[in-house]
Amino acid sequence: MSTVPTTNRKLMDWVKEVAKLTQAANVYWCDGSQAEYDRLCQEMVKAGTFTPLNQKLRPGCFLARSHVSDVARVEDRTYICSQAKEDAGPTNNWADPNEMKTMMTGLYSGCMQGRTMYVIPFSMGPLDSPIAKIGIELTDSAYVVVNMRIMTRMGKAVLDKLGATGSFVECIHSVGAPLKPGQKDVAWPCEPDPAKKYIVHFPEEQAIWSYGSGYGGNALLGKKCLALRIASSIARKEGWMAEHMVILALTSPAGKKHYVCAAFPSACGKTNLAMMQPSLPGWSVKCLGDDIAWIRVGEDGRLYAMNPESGFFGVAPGTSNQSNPNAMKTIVKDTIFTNVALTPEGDIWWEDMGIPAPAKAIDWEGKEWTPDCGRKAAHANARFTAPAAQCPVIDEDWQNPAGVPISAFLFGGRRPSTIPLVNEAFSWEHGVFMGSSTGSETTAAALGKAGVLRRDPFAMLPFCGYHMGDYFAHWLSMAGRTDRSKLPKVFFVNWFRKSPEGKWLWPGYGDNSRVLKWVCERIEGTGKAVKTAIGNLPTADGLDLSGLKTTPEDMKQLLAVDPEGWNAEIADISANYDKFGAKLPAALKKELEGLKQRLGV
Ligand code: OXD
Ligand code: MN
Repeated sequence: MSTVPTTNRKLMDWVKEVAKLTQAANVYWCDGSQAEYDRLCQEMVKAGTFTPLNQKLRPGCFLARSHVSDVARVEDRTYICSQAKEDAGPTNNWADPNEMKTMMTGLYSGCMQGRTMYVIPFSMGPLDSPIAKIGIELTDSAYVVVNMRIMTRMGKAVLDKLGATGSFVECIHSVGAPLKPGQKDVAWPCEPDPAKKYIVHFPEEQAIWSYGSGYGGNALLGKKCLALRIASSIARKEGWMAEHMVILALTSPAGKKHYVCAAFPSACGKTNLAMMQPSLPGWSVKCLGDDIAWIRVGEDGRLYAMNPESGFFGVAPGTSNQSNPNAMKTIVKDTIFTNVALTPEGDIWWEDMGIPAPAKAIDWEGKEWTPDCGRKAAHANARFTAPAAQCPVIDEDWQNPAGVPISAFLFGGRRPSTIPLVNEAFSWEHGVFMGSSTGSETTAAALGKAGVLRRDPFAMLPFCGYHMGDYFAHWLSMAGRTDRSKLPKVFFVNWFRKSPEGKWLWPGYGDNSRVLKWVCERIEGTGKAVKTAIGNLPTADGLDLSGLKTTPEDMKQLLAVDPEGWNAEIADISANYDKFGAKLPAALKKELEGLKQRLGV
């Protein structure tokens, strides 16, 4: 596009200013068209960034392999630069915004030499939604442009909505790899030194500056950066919530539909849950979103959730026809795969895909791979980027500008012991306590050691854009914004329990519909429950286990209250709460005390 397709003076000036600073060779305004997407994909094929897959097997699909240093979100390089350190809180990295800007202006200086700077106008939320937010991302990565076209509403229509005077979240992204004249580019340019990557948020200015990484959550700035970190801070001021949650619709055989939001830490099977194929006959699950929910009080006093994204950026390894048949159907075409293996037929493969490993393949690093070579073929955090509209179980209301009314919130994590299969909160405050004490074994979604218990309140630890203590208070305050009876019921679930011998106790996947059925019954007032010290648990005959092989002994363990385990749990929650000091709401201290008393510990 040669002419500037906007009359928004602020936008034009800012684009000029950043182009000058970064010394970009060209500025290109994205129109969001299919032709533009196709052209950029072809350019990336030529540059070696994209490998086209076999067009008969996977039409419109491409494979990208990242640099080995650039495979996950970099939480230790992620900053919340509020004016006051206290406002970022103990769970975020903080730096003085002015100092950070000075330092990063140095990094950005000349960083796009030899590259095109793409201007990506995008909307988080359907364009006709009154709560959608517009962002403009300036990036030197074509990979980011094509991914953003899938993950957000992107292009000309957004500029039209912005008009001459509209405001937007300023997002700057550079891979941090300028090209000298004549220098040959690499397939995945980035800053290989981890200490020089920065993912920085300025919540008061609603601006995002990212440098050095081309990978998903670090580079597609609409997602974690805008729709969670910046949005959570806006939401607190405006009285709504930006959450790391899936949105799904459950319909019973009698045709009763309930919408549920669920928060699980990264890589705990959110996408699998969001598109689940229930094993219980007559039940259906429809998907509205697999990662982020923006939630507000509707006119009728209920909480309404909307998915601000338009695509899925899902973890590939482990996705199979068993774990997520609907995701497998979603990615049959027009999907970008990152860091998966390439088969000799030109198709993709990853560990636990449910089909035998190919006799040989090219692994995610581009090396020859055989099943006995001792290395994984796909990176554990390999991803697919696919349009939500391709999901066979996408709900008819997924683009409803008003969102959908929520009947229940689920929290959960990977917890091999102590935490029962499902547990219903006694009250909103108890539910907030449950959310605040969410924890999970770490996975490959972020760099760091996998397999250790990490407290991840509301699954928002890496995504809350302000002080987590204030965030807890914000959740509690929702009870004052509506009639309590209109608030969703809160549940804690755990699909990941293991026996002392290390065997999975619960089959998970489609059988989680049995737990969801009980959740629906509790919402409707019919589910059978027993009141325990930790919450309301299903009675022995409360869950529909028809046709399931799980033994009564396993079920007993899954629904037991283990006082010793809870003793340790309470000590750990307490230690985590200590971090929040005076900002820990009294209501949560009271919940912790109440739990101790009920357990007699
Ligand atoms: C994600 C994450 O990519 O939570 O969704 O890490
Ligand atoms: Mn996520």
